[in-house]
Amino acid sequence: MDISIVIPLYNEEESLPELTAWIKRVVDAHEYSYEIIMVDDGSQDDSWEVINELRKNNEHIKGIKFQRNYGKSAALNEGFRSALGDVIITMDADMQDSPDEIPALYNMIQNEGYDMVSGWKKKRYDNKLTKNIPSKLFNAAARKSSGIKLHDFNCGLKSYKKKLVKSIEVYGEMHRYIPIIAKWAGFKKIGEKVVEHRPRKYGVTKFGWERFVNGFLDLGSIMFVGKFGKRPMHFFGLWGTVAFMIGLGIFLWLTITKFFFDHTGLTQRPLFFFAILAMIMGTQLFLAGFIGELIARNSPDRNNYLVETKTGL
Ligand SMILES: Nc1nc2c(ncn2[C@@H]2O[C@H](COP(=O)(O)OP(=O)(O)O)[C@@H](O)[C@H]2O)c(=O)[nH]1
Ligand SMILES: [Mg+2]
Repeated sequence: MDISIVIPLYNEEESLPELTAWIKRVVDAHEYSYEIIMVDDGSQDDSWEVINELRKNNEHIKGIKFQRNYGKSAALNEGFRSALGDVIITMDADMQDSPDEIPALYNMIQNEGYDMVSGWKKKRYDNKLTKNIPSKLFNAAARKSSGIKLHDFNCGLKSYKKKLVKSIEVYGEMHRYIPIIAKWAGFKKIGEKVVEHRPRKYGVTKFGWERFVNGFLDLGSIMFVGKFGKRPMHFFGLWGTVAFMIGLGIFLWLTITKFFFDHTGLTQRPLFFFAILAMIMGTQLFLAGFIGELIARNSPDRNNYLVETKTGL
């Protein structure tokens, strides 16, 4: 199969018929073999009934329905697990992403050798204050910390090589960071394509400004897990030792000065408390590192490495 189109959705009943008809027009024109995997994330409207209705006329439409709402990441992850196509394309259900982009996204993966291509909503039709500006900030932070030069990390329209989606796991609210997850998994060729963005025709947006706070926290965790997930002691041990040594150094200095230079009491000096604090924090960090190592050692993923090729085996 050429293409799997994975569509996470939540309360989008009005858009689905138009969206699937449009996708069908595009893929039929290019004679791709395809499937459309709709992941209904516990919608409260009739999205699931609509999906079943659409399926009657197009057996390429498939559906997964969650028992309750788990979030966009969970939906994408589940869609990725079931996808059969050589190229996987994700797309929002609200028709803000245009299916006309499918052929170009497909070609960049299949013929130009990209591991993943992210859409870039260069001209964006969303609320400036609650979306466009926070999104600029957020993208700058993600670019800076990950070193991946994308303008629009969180664009719903993306295409992937099959091997990539089968070897990553998206959870929590991590769908914003799939490019970073992919990079940590060793997929280097990450491209970008300017895509057409359209105003929302039906329904309402599900992502407001409050999700951006979580977005930044998630960025912190993902960078940390990617870098130190398999070796926590290298982070905690280093900083624990540094903090402890600083504390110990100050403490020794205070002790020496107490006996040989001035005779101010040790505990009267503010630095004393700083020294104690640094030593306690250092010990705590070190212990956190030990516990992290114990957990990592028991993790089923501890020896999960992605083998690119083998020879002679
Ligand atoms: N599976 C799932 N999809 C969601 C959820 N929230 C939003 N979506 C879908 O994600 C896509 C983008 O959401 P949207 O509200 O349009 O966000 P915006 O384009 O940033 O305003 C749409 O297809 C939504 O249906 C959710 O909780 N679970
Ligand atoms: Mg939208």
